[in-house]
Amino acid sequence: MDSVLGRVLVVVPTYNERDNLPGIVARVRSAVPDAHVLVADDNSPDGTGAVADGLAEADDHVHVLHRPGKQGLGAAYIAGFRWGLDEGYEVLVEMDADGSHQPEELPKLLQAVADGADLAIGSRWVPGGKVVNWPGRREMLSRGANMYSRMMLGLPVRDSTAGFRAYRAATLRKIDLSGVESQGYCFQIDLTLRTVRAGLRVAEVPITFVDRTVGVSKMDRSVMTEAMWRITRWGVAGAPQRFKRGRGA
Ligand SMILES: Nc1nc2c(ncn2[C@@H]2O[C@H](COP(=O)(O)OP(=O)(O)OP(=O)(O)O)[C@@H](O)[C@H]2O)c(=O)[nH]1
Ligand SMILES: [Mg+2]
Repeated sequence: MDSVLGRVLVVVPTYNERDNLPGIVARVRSAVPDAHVLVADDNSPDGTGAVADGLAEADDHVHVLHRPGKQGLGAAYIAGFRWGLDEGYEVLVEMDADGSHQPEELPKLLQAVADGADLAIGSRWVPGGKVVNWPGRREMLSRGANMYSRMMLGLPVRDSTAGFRAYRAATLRKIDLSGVESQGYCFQIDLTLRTVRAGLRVAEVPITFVDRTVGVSKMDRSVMTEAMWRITRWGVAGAPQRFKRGRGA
């Protein structure tokens, strides 16, 4: 598959994932042996950065980007994407370190890109998509955020908050990463919106999302508040454009 796609980089942001990281990297290496992995660590107090260095020393397909301190998931991904674009990777994958995204599903995601998607999203909310071990409250939150995004932004996507996805390098070059300020899961909605508004093709691939069993969640009220106000602002700003499009059709 790599020959069709070119070089693939799986970017894994980490903040205090020492116990999760070795297992997840090993699973990526065995699921997609040609792909490279970049761990983007924000100087985790638990020593995840040193664990990542150990993995990189033992394997030339593993790389580490050390960042000075916790600056949020979005900033870590953007730094990882820039590193990958500079190094000439042609597909850049987002994947969490906590086991929620199963590396064994990577080939399916990459296949969607090989089949023509500019962005392939591993989706929980399309037929065949599943969530395992999630408390009802988290499921409601995710469904609610997705419903609100579809309604406010007119996004033709079922799971725009999903963080397991594969971008063509050309997509990331086109969507102006320097203008992205969002963090938390709002970052995912932001990049989805930019991709759709750039007229690029988004495909959703059903995945099974497994709630983390080890380590601590970084999800909190501020992440939800950020998503609510940004979606509302984008929705209001984009409304006249959608109205015009609707009338003309
Ligand atoms: N580099 C970096 N990574 C982060 C930061 N915040 C979260 N992450 C990583 O991003 C991934 C997703 O974060 P999670 O804490 O799992 O967030 P979530 O999936 O919304 O919440 P839970 O699964 O419930 O914990 C994990 O690999 C985290 O370690 C950050 O500020 N910097
Ligand atoms: Mg998680």
